[in-house]
Amino acid sequence: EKIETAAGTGTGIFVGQVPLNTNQNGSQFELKDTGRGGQSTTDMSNGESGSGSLFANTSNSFGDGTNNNRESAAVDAQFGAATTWDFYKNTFGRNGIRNDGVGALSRVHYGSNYVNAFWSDDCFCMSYGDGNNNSAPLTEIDVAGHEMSHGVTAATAALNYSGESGGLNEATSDIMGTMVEWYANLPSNPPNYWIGELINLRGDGSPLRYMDQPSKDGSSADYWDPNVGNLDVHYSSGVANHFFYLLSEGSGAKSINGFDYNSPTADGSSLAGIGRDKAAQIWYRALTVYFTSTTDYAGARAATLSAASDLYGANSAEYNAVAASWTAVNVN
Ligand code: ASN
Ligand code: ZN
Repeated sequence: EKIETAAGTGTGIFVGQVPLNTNQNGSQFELKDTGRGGQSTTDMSNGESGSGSLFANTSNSFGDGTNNNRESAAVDAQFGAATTWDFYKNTFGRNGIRNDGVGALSRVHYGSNYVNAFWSDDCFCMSYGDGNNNSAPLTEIDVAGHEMSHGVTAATAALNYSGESGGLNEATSDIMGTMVEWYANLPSNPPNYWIGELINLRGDGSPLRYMDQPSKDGSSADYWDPNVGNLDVHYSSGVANHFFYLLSEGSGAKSINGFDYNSPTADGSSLAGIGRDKAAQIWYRALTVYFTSTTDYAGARAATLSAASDLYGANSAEYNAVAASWTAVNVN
């Protein structure tokens, strides 16, 4: 097999027109990125087993922005994986999900009427359903970043996927998925602190989750309480998502990129944020140095304080903001 990186192009459903590194193999250009650990995207043709068939064509131009073209969802997935790779590399010096330079596989058109996306360590791959009527692939970039970040969590803290540690596992994926969306900064997808705001999973235009005020989804927790670990992990994550938003942007009303946020605090405090870039550095260091498989919310407070102390100094403004933001979500 010939390995020759070529400059391709693609038009995704959500990413718009983007450059793609493709692999020239004879007269075919493959959706395979040899510069990023061989990350590639395959077509599951609405099945659920095997690794699918690698997208390839002779034009080196993929997709047309609609789901009528099977390549469009693949462009979103391949670009999402490339951006997530670059985000971890350039933000944290992490070389791939396992920090071993190996790229992950993305599988699109997974299952029939499959309304979800998921990461699996078994195949070292993420899979995206086509949504209702196989007409709404779930290939938004914050979803890509969310799913790949499950691989990072599995390779580092390995947070158990139940109870409070499960909420922290989910929140880690929402936090990093959101950071990937900000990193991509696409005109077709102005970055924000909501999850899945473009895939319209509920059919009413609302996002899947809100980091500024998680309870806006009707189910997620804004604040810690002794029962929070009994919630589904996608709802107990709300406490940490809210913490991350408050640490980044502060409390109260704020409009960014046309998104209106209004983030409350449990203790009535008014907080100023330290910015999402510092907040992400603190979370990543906590995840990779201090979290274990059984870390709970009290442990996450301690771990992020240790991380903030390492990065910015004990009793730095950043350290104090971490403490105040946890207190604001009732993690004391
Ligand atoms: N999309 C979901 C997630 O990544 C799948 C699951 O429930 N694990 O959280
Ligand atoms: Zn998840």
